[in-house]
Amino acid sequence: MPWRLLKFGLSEHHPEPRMFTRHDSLKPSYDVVIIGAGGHGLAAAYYLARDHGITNVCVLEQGYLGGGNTGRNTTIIRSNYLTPEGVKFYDASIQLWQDLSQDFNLNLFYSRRGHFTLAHTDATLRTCRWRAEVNKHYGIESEVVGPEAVKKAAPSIDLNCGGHAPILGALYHAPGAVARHDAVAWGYGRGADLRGVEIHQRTEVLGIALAGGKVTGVQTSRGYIATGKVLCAVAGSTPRLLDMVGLRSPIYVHPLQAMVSEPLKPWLDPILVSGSLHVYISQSARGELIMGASLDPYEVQSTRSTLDFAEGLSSHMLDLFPFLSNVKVMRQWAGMADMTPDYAPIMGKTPIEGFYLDGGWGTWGFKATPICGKTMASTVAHDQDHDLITGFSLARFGRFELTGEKGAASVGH
Ligand code: FAD
Ligand code: PYC
Repeated sequence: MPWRLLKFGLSEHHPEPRMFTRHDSLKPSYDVVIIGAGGHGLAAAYYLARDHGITNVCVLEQGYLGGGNTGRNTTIIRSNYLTPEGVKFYDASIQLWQDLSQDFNLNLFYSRRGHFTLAHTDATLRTCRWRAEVNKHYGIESEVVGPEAVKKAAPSIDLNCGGHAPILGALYHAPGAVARHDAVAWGYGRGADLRGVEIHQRTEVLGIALAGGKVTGVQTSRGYIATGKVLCAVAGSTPRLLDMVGLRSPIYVHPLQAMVSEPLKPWLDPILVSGSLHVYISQSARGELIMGASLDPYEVQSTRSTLDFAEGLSSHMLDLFPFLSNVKVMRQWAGMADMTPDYAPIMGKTPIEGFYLDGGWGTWGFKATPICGKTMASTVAHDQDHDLITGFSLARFGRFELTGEKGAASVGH
């Protein structure tokens, strides 16, 4: 081990300032308590402080910052959705992504790559056309292209897919991008911290106190906090938190797994998704191939990885890129996806006064992190749903008015 590193490790004087202030104790009360220090909770804290001047806020995290789905996702950013509500919302997020590295003074490695949804059947091609038309109507760059355009962007692809499922065309979405997910959490966390928000890691919320249908406080593993406003942004733990306030939602939790290969020289610029083969792939700035597939087919609260997944994903990946057969898989992991029946999120006010929900983000919420933070901060500050989220209310399920995004939710999850 180099001497300088050992000296640094043993010294109590670290020249680098810590990313966040460490707070040894909780205050007895806060104006707003945010549950979950994933990207969504931290972004909401950041915009509450920056845009609304509300800084007497704490973010409570049972584990470590960014350790949930924020640090486990495959970082795909796009706005080629199907419903007007979705397209407008994700496009507003893409606008925010453009300036985030400057806002944070932290490189998020935001990288515009272009995104292909491959069509292997006439039915998929039809959905691609549908998405392209809705997208174009809202000024989003999406178009249906032929197999030759796919080959041009990814020359090593086997358009015939080993004879199993020849590629007939694709939906091409030029704004498709990737970014470094954990830096997003750190950037929002540091920005909120600098503005006075307290971030408390290893602090689990165990209960929520209500009186007369209103939030009055939060019971944590480190004591009780009084507050009139709670924002719940806990992804796979949403049903558990909703139980604490006696609310029901149609959310069901399934594991979603992913894996990365050893680093390779850059060879794949765009992001490719195949619904029929149930796989997607992009190459990171480090050269690793980031690969994923569909949800695990069973409802369970678990982040274990399975051999089944690695085998299934690898075999379909080889249909697309046979030359990868000797490439090694380096890591595999899972997150808990909070799925909704219409593949759209659940956001906004709830029947409990002072209890705000940002959940149901399933397999699609990373790209929405900036706009979720911004719209939830506005909703909490004004106690009124932001215009961009009215299509995502919990109440829509009671009215049977679903916001159907299934045709655009990545790998046919
Ligand atoms: P999280 O980051 O999960 O944060 C919630 C936090 O709440 C966690 O840190 C958790 O510890 C904490 N918490 C839970 N319960 C409590 C409690 N009682 N007290 C205190 N804290 C608590 N989306 C995309 O847009 N593009 C993708 O390419 C993509 N790929 C994905 C790949 C995988 C493998 C997975 C799992 C997800 C993927 N997603 C993707 C979805 C995306 O990751 C999530 O929707 C998004 O990160 C959710 O962010 P969040 O901040 O709401 O949740
Ligand atoms: O939302 O684009 C997406 C996505 C891809 C993989 C998981 N989610």
